[in-house]
Amino acid sequence: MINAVSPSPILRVILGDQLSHSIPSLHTMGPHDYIVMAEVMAEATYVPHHPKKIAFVFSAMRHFAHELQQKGYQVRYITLDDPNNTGSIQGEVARAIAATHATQIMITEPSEYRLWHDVMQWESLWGIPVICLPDTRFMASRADFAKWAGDKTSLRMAYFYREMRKKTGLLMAPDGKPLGGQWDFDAQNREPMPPHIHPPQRMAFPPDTTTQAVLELVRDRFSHHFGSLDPFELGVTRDQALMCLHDFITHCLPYFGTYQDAMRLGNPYLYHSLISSYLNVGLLTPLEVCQLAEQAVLNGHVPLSSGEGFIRQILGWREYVRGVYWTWMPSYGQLNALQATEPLPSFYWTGDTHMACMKDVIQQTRDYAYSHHIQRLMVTGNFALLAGLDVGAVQDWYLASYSDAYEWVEMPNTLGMALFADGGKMASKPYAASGKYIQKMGDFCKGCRYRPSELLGTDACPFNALYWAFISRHRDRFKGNQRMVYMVATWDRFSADKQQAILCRADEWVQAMRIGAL
Ligand code: FAD
Ligand code: DLZ
Ligand code: SF4
Repeated sequence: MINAVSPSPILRVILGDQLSHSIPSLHTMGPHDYIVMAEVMAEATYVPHHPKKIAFVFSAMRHFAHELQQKGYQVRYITLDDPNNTGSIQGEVARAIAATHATQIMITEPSEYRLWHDVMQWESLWGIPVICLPDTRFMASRADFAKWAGDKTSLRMAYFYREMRKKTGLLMAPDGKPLGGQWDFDAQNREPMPPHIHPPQRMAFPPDTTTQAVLELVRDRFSHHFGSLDPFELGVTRDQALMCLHDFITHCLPYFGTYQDAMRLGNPYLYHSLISSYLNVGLLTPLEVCQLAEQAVLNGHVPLSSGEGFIRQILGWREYVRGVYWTWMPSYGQLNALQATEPLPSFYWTGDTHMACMKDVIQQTRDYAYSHHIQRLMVTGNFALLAGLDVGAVQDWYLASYSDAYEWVEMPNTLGMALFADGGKMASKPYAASGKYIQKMGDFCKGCRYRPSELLGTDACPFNALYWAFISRHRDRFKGNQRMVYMVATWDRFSADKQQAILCRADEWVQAMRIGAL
């Protein structure tokens, strides 16, 4: 109420991943208030983000600012090439306070700890009230999650997911039981993709004049970052994001569950939704996505197994990793339970490796700023786990490489899931696998210099010996883990000679990796 009559303006800060008209910092907007948005070097370079990500965020910010202006709001929008740009969010808020004579700041809690920590200092820095509001776009607030987590030292997504189903009512029967009588239907999902299946063409948006200007700017300033800027085909407005969502629900969601773990050479998208970048900047909200998917199940367009599998990724995994991040930061970011310190090999930045699966996933990452979950987890992530690559360096790689990458979602997935660096706080076992898994779920091996069925020779798939060397290295940690007992027992049954030969071969792969010959 006070805002509507007060001549003292409130400065409403909107960050690059807060592009939702429903964002709490825009509630109670008064006629004297200002919105500040700023493109800044600090956010574009705290890791060297993929040029496609920077262009996506800047263009989506510019379009969103335009929509706010159309609504009649006063928007102070600072472009990256503004000669007075200070280069940081904090610097731009300070400049905006001086320019607008704001007497109060309102911001929705930043999604990343780094920036949230800065915001917590603002009140004492500038001596005016700073209201930091919970981000209501998530279906579980930070406080809700903390309450659910209590003082447990390890958490499991499956239990959290059940609570979220009950809380939201998504896919719940009137008697309070899960629709179809089960919480998940993964037994019916996760098939390899036969060659005769041809996933549909996906939507692509030609750059408009706003995006073209951003592309020029990004080409000029960030060409040295890993990743191709062109072609740029991402949507940059809510309308375009909604078109992608509807296209996915119509053409892909019916097959999502069946092929969600499948991989195919040269085809990054398959039946995945490609909405993570839109969700993460706020062009779509997670609840509306889940509700549309639920509707498609209820009206019979989508099998329950696929619809549930998809909703679980968003209502379950996405909310869960955010809760994990905020429950355990900042100490979580320092964990390295398996003491993995091997430097990241240069082929993560070039794709220059003989391993066909790694080459394809890294090249897709370079070209599209995208790869799907199993490619991230079971190809590049699995290799990093088995080879003991440095946890911080691997995290930086994922944070830099994808258009959907934000630390709150990237860190638990990389550190917790892919690298097991939290020692099992968020996943019950490491996602370690030999080349046989990659062979089963994809078609890379046919054209590979290595052979997935071989363990010891110079043509053997490197994942195989590295897998057993990993089990051997961490035998004592995993021998008591119910889900790893069988693998540890299998290693123990190998003869001493075989164990020795495997460890030698694994060591040779690591040496080859170090000199760029893998
Ligand atoms: P779909 O497969 O269509 O899934 C639908 C949606 O579910 C996604 O858009 C996403 O919002 C959500 N989702 C699915 N899996 C996860 C998950 N494990 N955690 C959180 N949300 C999930 N996702 C990011 O959004 N940003 C990241 O920086 C990121 N880094 C990752 C790093 C690693 C090592 C791994 C293994 C996974 C990472 N993920 C990340 C999760 C997942 O890979 C992506 O969300 C997904 O590939 C995005 O593609 P999509 O939109 O086509 O997803
Ligand atoms: C990802 C990103 C990039 C590349 N650039 C900006 C920017 O210039 N200005 C901005 O407000 N936000 C940007 N973002 C998103 C932020 O990094 C994101 O809002 C914070 O990390 C959240 O804590
Ligand atoms: Fe990857 Fe091994 Fe298959 Fe080659 S043989 S594509 S390295 S899994």
